Amino acid sequence: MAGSLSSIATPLPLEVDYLTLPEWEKRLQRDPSTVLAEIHFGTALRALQGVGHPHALIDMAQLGPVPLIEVWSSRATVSHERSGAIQFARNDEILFGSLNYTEADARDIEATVRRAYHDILILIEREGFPNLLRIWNYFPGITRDAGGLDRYQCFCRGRFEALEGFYGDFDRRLPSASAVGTQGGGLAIYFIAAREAGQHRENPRQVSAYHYPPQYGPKSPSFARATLKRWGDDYSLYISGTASIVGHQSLHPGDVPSQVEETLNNLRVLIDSTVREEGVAFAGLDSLQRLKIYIRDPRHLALVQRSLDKVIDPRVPRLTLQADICRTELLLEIEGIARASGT
Ligand code: 3EB
Repeated sequence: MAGSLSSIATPLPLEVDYLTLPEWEKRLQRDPSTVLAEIHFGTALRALQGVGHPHALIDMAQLGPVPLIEVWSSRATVSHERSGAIQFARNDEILFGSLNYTEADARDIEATVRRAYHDILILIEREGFPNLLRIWNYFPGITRDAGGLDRYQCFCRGRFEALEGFYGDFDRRLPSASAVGTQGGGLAIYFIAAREAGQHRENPRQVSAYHYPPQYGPKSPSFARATLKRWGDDYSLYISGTASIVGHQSLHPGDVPSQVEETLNNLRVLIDSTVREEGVAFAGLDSLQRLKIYIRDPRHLALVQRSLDKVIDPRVPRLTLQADICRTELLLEIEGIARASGT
């Protein structure tokens, strides 16, 4: 646990911070030119109309002690542009994009997602950032029935078809991702793309999501468990939403501490296997620099925190959100970013 905060030094082309409103206003004043995006959860802490960089308001209540804004930055000046539904920020090193669809658009989740992914793939190719590193997908009613399939399964089919249509055989190209349910609002997608590809990683304890058996839906979830990206002498490991799944099965229904423990086992093995197979010196769970924690039932907050704090330094910046996980038996999901120095 010790030392997990001391290794942060050089700013990377891509950094994320969770800031209070006063911290964010100060940051914005100091250097507005390097802001990639600002993401609000629950309620907007400031007006987002007319904001020039990618932004989103996600309808997920924050469970932490103070409301925070997820702020993405680069280390060099970015420009802001718009192309159809996509708002994006870019410089020579990174492209960050966001799409905000209305509640009406989000009703036919499959069609909207198919269109969104198609547009994203075209844009990043055209802009010279053809390699996806990470994607977030947030939409309401994720476990709600939509005529035989649930809305997550519909989402998966739309995403699958767009990716297959663009890439053909695409397993090796899938980036890390999260797909999490909101309380309301529309569909929000945001993504990070790079000039050079990252290494997409799988978890030896888990069946690759893109190989899940058909019981989970007609088209498998199209994402990698993590994406490793080298930035000069440093490495970031962008870790997908991770839950209490071993093989392809959900474990420990109804048991919060065990689901936390299993999720942490998955995170640990994902990081440690990256050390072994890619030769990058991540220090296990101590290398986690940022965490996003999704909890289905806000009454489980204290229990989740207690289990987590035994293993992860409570000083590691984290965003804790109330959210629907795509399988009803899953009570929580954790994503994060680990960092290692190559020197
Ligand atoms: C799982 O492991 C849990 O569909 O993009 C986690 C991360 C999950 C990403 C996605 C789904 C997604 O299958 C759910």
